[in-house]
Amino acid sequence: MKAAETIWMDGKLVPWDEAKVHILTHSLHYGNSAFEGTRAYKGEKGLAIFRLQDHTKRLLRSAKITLIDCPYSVEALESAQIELLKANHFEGNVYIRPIIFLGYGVMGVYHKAAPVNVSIAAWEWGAYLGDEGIEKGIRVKISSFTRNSIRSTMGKAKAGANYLNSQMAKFEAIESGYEEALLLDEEGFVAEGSGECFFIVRDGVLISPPNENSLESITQATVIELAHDLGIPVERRRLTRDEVYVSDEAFFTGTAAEVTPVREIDARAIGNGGRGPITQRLQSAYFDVVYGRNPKYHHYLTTLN
Ligand code: PPE
Repeated sequence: MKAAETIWMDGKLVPWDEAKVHILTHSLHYGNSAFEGTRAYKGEKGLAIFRLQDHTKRLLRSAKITLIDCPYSVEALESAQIELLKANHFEGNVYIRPIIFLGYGVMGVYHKAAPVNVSIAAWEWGAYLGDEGIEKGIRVKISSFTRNSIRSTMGKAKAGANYLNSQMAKFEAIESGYEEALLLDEEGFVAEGSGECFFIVRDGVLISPPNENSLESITQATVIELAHDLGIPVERRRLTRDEVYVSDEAFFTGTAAEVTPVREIDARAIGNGGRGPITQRLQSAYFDVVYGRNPKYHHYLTTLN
């Protein structure tokens, strides 16, 4: 991670190295926090934040789900993110990480009296699964971890605690020589990656599982919109691992991962073993949108002026 100049903390810009919290910060111990990941791309009009409103709305919805009362409105948080990007002098694309968390002052699981803090950091961050991954595709392992159960966790919230599941799955996948994990749900159907939603292409049809067992992904929704534009039929239905093994193409979507092709799953080559043609079309359509090259989607971009 490349350090930037300042971080927004509870309304103030603080120097990067001084953006600190107390060791008894409630969220550090019990894991309840709501966070976002948003990207800003350097296009012709300078840095533009992709789907800022949607990400900020999801941030507040996540906090509501996990019973954290955020003291800032969606508008205030949007302005704060713009202010932060203006105050730092970024040269390339930026990843923005707002987090609403329970601060210092109360210990014990019951958190009603814990203070709520909000901070926003931003830094220059390249391809999440590597530049080569974006072009050639990555190798994926179906995880031995089941994706968090909807019986005991709330996957519509982008909540810190949910990511223990992702973290264990990701570590296992990498230790096993793969680049990413694909998690199945409790019934054995494909849920999502450790930090991405999942798509396959089969006989020209784009298929992605419904969001019952995955985050309501903004990138996934964008890719589906682009598929409609390109006349690619889309289905939302459950997928089993064997159907995935024999798919023609597969890819992950996420703010960080963007559109990353999957070239192999559990020792089975997917399609031609590289980036498939439909994946490539959707990937380049996605980059056109985020870099401001598709006028139809200019409304998704927030410039800093
Ligand atoms: N599922 C999970 C579990 C997830 O974390 C993400 C985003 C997605 C799906 C895709 O959501 P969206 O970004 O709205 O398309 N993961 C974020 C965190 C990655 C990290 O390592 O941190 C991200 O992509 O920013």
